[in-house]
Amino acid sequence: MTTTAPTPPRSETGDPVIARPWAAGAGLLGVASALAAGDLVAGLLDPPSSPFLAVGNQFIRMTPEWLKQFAIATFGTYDKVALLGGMAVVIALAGVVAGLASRRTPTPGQGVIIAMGVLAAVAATLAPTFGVLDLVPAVAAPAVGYGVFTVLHRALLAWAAAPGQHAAPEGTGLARRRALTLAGVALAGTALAGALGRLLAGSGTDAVPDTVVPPAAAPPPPRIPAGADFAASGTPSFLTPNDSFYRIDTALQVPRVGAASWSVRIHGMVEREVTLTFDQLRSRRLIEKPITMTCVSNPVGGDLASTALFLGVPLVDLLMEAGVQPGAEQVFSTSVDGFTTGTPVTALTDTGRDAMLAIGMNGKALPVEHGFPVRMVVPGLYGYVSGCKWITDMEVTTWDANPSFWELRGWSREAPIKTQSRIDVPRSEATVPAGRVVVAGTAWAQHTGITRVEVRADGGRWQSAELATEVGIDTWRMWQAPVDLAPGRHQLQVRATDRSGYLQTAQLQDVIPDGATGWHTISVTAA
Ligand SMILES: Nc1nc2c(c(=O)[nH]1)N[C@H]1C(S)=C(S)[C@@H](COP(=O)(O)O)O[C@H]1N2
Ligand SMILES: [Mo]
Repeated sequence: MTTTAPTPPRSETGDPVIARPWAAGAGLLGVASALAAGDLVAGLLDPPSSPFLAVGNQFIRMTPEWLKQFAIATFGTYDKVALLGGMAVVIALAGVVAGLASRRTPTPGQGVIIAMGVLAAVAATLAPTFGVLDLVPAVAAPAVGYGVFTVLHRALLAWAAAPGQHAAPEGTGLARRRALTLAGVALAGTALAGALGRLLAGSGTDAVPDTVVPPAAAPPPPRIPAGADFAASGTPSFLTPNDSFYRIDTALQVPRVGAASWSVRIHGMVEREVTLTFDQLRSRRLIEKPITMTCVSNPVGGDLASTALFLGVPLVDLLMEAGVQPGAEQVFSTSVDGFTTGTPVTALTDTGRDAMLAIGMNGKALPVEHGFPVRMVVPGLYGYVSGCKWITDMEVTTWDANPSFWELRGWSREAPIKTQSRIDVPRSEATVPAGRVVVAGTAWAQHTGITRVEVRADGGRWQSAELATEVGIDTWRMWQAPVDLAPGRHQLQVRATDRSGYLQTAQLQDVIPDGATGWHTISVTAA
């Protein structure tokens, strides 16, 4: 006799036992149906309340600094994909193990599904944007998973226990058919619920960037001169296209805020509260200005810096209108996803700095990834203390009254961007033709300006580089210099001097607590 499908085995004691592949599959389907149900219910109520995302977001909030650094160093801006993928693998494994532990009784599998539900509920309540409604998906998910697993388990056990499974194919066949049908229905239902949840999460904004055309600024934007970059030598272009602008945030799923439902409230230590809708904001005095943003987590030589033409309402106008009270120190901004920044009031009311609530980026509405419909941009300060995306609340307050998101995690309260320079070409470890080599790169000292960049080979004499046309003090400045390299291995270094006369320090410092320092140093081979 030949065997076909896995035969339901029996234990020595005669108790029915579910075959391993089926037990594992039931566990997997149990957790998968729970996830899908959670996403579907969240999609119907409020997509960010997906239990899967809630757990991931809580994980991000609890991530110790070393692990965060490791994740950024290893996965770069794919850190979120890595986290979600890792979570999916862990959950799938938990499902398989739970299923395998449930070959006789469903208790272990049911326990794992309930435990996952508890985890999701705890994560939901710990979210800074928590509302009671967020518990609904966290409860629905384990309820569905529990039900699917229990029903499937019962059918599989009945198949295993079918009388005379070898002798009486009819009895076994019936139980088998029933188990297979149930598994198929559960699988299809899970896939459908998952797809529907995904669809719902992607829809539902009342106005998306494509439909919001930013109005023109009152004084037309400055023309970017042709000599503003050395792209022909290999530096980045002066303006960074929106889709290659670096992106850093804690949002596992990009918050989708409709322009029509958006508003910002300015309150706290002010003479009068100001609340603005998107239409009110865009009909005010607008300025447009090229600004280089930089992330504090950018290591020496890193690429977490980009430049765009930002269009927005000057914050000085809004804060003047609200009337900042004496004693106020920071503006504590909150994003729709609960992320917060603390920005010195002085940086926002400084008329020469052009800090703004931005609604446009490089001639288009803000992309969702960069804060649609409105974000804050402050020249000269690292993004984590100034660049609040999806901003919805601004409280004028004191520093001690309300520490912000990254300050609570050990980063500095105030963080002006440090003078830095970077070699873009040749690439580190590149092989270049021996002789005259053009070394080119980028330097920045936002709100001070770059006045000199020097390069040297092998610790030799510093040589001044040619600087690109200066666009403004709030943007990066490209540089290039011909360097003679004999055949062999060489070390190249760069350092910048800013308009205050400060020469960039050689002292190596890590990104935490307030930004990396040190000279970018690379090795190349001339051949
Ligand atoms: N809502 C929200 N805004 C945020 C962040 C965030 O995690 N959430 N990260 C900040 C950090 S650390 C930086 S460097 C900038 C990056 O802005 P970008 O992604 O548009 O380049 O956004 C800032 N604003
Ligand atoms: Mo950042």
